[in-house]
Amino acid sequence: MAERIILDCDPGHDDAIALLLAHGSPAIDLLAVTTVAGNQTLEKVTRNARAVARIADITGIPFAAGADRPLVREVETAPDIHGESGMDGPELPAPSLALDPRHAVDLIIDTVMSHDPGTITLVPTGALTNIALAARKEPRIIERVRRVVLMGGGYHVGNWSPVAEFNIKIDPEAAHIVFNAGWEVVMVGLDLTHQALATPEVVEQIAQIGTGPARFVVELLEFFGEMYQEAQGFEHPPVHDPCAVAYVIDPEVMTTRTVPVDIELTGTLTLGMTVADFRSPAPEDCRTSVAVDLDHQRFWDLVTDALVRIGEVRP
Ligand SMILES: [Ca+2]
Repeated sequence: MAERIILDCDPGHDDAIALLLAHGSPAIDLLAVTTVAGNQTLEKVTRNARAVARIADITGIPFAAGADRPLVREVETAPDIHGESGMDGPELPAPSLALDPRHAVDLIIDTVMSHDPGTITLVPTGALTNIALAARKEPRIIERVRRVVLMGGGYHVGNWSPVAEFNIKIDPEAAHIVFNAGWEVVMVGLDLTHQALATPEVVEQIAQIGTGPARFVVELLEFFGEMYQEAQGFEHPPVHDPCAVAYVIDPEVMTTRTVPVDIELTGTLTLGMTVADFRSPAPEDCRTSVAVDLDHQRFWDLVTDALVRIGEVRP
């Protein structure tokens, strides 16, 4: 049976690809899409999510906007990577899908509480603000959710500071709540996603599909690649967010290791660091794990397969 997920995102070039992967994969039953401020303002990322819905003809599932700022801190966005729109590069169609009137936090809670326990996986690919608020507002979701598979953090590397990754760094208090809630958390962090490089061979593989959504992904990757080269010196861009979705589709696409992980909230140089303890075997009750090694071709084949399945949709 397909795994039911809620995708909580801030599109975002790589969020858009994560959404397409979730929509196109037969192994995923996408129940809801929620947005959170991050790569750009809430208004922009929500518009972008709805533009992707139009490009891939995603209908019949609710999209809801969530938190427009982190729990404690001021909004930080990433125009140096994602541009002024949050998804610069391709031309974006005007959204046609109507937003769900609920706040994302309420949509997450309603969805989890109305399904059988242990059947829903949360897949956050942005700041963890909505997920933390949902856990605080309705703590019963913590036992009810099957697990949280998130893109964020990094046990040996950062990108928004020497040791902190963007999604965690911009709302570390929310991350602290999510990592300490007691549910299973799989952290698909930079250690893993920096292996998910969109090489020229990957871009060509996607271009060969020849459909509208595939062309959209190629245009996203071209812009994303240029920005990553300028801002962070990457030869090819790391495509973070679909890695979390890929893990849900096919856990064999990466290796993971069970280790305790906690979030640094008070370090003057290390705020937002995901501190992972590799020193000894994890305690039996440890419910956090980190992604380690990616099967690069297998990952991109999942993305390609999903795009092929989405097919040619109306512009
Ligand atoms: Ca994201």
